Amino acid sequence: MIEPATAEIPTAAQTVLELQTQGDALTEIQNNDLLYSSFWANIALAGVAILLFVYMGRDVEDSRAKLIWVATLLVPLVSISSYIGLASGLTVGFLEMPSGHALAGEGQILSPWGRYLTWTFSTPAILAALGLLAGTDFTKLFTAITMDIAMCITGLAAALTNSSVLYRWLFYGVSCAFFLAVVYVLLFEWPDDARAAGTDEIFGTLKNLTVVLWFGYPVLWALGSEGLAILSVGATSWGYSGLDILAKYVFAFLLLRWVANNESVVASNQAVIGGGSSADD
Ligand code: RET
Repeated sequence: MIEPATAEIPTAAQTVLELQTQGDALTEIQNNDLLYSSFWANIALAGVAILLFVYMGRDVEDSRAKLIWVATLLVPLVSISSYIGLASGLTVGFLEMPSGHALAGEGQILSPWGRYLTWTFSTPAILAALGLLAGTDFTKLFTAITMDIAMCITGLAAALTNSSVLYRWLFYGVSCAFFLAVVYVLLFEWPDDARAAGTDEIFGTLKNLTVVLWFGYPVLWALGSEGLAILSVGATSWGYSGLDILAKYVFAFLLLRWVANNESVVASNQAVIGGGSSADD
């Protein structure tokens, strides 16, 4: 006779029962000042950035300039949602780390996995704004954005895998490979497009800011609680929040200020994406 599958389940069920609720997550987050302040600093900044960016874009009229503006505005909009998810405990879970991980056997480790999920929406918006600024073509924009989404999803997988430490790092490696594809487009494809579009100066500044800061994320993952655990959960979270502040708000502010002051340059761009008339498209 076939044994009912449930015979094996008690252990699994126990593990499931042990999983903490959102309320437990919220209590743990609130008890960790470093972590909680890192979330709230970003919620506050995202709120201010949304208002400021709406104001800065109030007179933009050209269709492509508006598209850049909307893509840029999406960055703090996604961010505020993302950080409310983290601060409330909705997108934070607890993970038992596998053997071989520095935090193995230390019980349930807090994992703010919502970060990686919401990067899937915010980073494509950043790349869309940059690609449009450079006046790139659809193929290159599609390449950068799809590689970027794959980077975020495999990064999420790396953070959530707890069957084996090796598989965590394998996902990390795959995510880094996708990241390098994004960096390639940023460093070797878009600068030429931006030169042709007459936006190379601001594009150069934003590209450098982006590439340097974005490299900080995988380094932080490797050193932080998800990776080698040299940094605490709170310190890792502040690291990401600090990088986010520069990579999102400073980036978006510089970009929007330039677009608002140089709308005609963006409008005269002959690139196929984001043009105002059907002849352009
Ligand atoms: C992870 C870990 C796996 C390897 C790599 C990563 C890269 C993440 C990056 C994130 C950028 C986020 C930004 C967010 C703004 O909202 C997922 C940390 C390569 C580059 C700019």
